[in-house]
Amino acid sequence: MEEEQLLNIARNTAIPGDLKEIARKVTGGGRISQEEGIALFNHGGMGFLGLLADHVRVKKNADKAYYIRNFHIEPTNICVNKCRFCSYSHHFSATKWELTMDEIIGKVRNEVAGVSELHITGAVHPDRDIRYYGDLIARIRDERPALHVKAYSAVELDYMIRKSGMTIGEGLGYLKSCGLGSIPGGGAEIFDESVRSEICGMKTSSETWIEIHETAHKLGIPSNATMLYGHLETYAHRIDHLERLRQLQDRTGGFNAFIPLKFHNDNNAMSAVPEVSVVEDMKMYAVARIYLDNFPHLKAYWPAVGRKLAQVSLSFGVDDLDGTINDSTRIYSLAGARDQNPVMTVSEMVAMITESKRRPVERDSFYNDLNGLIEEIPLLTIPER
Ligand code: V47
Ligand code: SF4
Repeated sequence: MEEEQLLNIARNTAIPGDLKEIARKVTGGGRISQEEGIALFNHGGMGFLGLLADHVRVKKNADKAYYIRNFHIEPTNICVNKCRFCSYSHHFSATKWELTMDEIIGKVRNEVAGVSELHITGAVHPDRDIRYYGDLIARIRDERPALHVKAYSAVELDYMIRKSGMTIGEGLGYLKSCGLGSIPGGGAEIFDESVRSEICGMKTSSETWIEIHETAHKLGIPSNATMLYGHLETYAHRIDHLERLRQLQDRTGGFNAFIPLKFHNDNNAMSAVPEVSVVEDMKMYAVARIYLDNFPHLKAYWPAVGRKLAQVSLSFGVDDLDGTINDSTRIYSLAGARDQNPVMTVSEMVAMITESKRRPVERDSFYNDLNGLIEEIPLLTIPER
């Protein structure tokens, strides 16, 4: 933060003294405590939080705002779990699907052109085991050797690994040998055990989610982390969640991005819970950026938050807008998110970013800058068959 802005904060009588102290700490490179994190949520105004989060963002990512050309495949919505916030699984959705391996490979062969990453996630199918999922990755990699496969949330991994009788390390090692490149952040919901048991009691425990990501990082598999916010949790629960992630990142350094996911209330067992305001969304991004001082990136997942708010979030600490996605995910359209049809062209993404006075950077899955290099990605052309 510019010294002048800091002085303005120091002089501003509307900003409580404890927040001024937090601003001094953050701009001095210090780490805030859980109490300070809760105070930011309780007392921080939009202007103050935006300024402070922006300071952290600039230090980490300068003027860059990242995006990736990606594509999602959701193999099934048939699920052994019954999370109460979920509108996607066959328990609540009017549709039920289960793609065969050949259908998935067909999608990869015919639809995935000009992208560098494939994101695979879905429900926890009762019958599919780790050999199935390993074969799937291996076949995808045979089809498209240059495609990075980011696959299976810790919830799917937990089930398939337990079903196989392997340890977490053995299971992840096996999937890595099949070509798994990284792990998406799904399933973290909220770590606090009492809220977790109310909203998704059957799901992978917080402890196991953390163990899976920690083991992955130790095996050289990077991952993301998510948090579902805006339901039954308190600010203290959100900060507890961020604290557990910050500690894990201190141990491994394996997380790329943190992705706050706003709870949407259409078509699920928690429809009576109102959705939180836009102010709350921006506060969530800003506090996450300030608290997670060891996470390189903060992502706004635009199909979940809507493209307009995703653009605004760039002023609240966000440096990553996920990707073009190509209409290939149903998780949020089924839960009532604003963007019912998630398609974004590269030029729309670039326009969104430049209008916000950021430099658009097309990235690969490891945040390497692909600007100007995209022609070198072999995926751009589909080979003749
Ligand atoms: O874990 C499900 C969330 C997640 C609802 O790693 C809901 O790059 C809001 O994790 N309202 C899966 N959220 C998606 C996910 C993800 C998405 C994009 C990028 C990445 C990444 C990861 O979706 C679930 C859950 O938290 N979710 N239902 C709902 N009604
Ligand atoms: Fe299944 Fe995931 Fe929905 Fe939970 S959130 S019911 S694990 S698909």
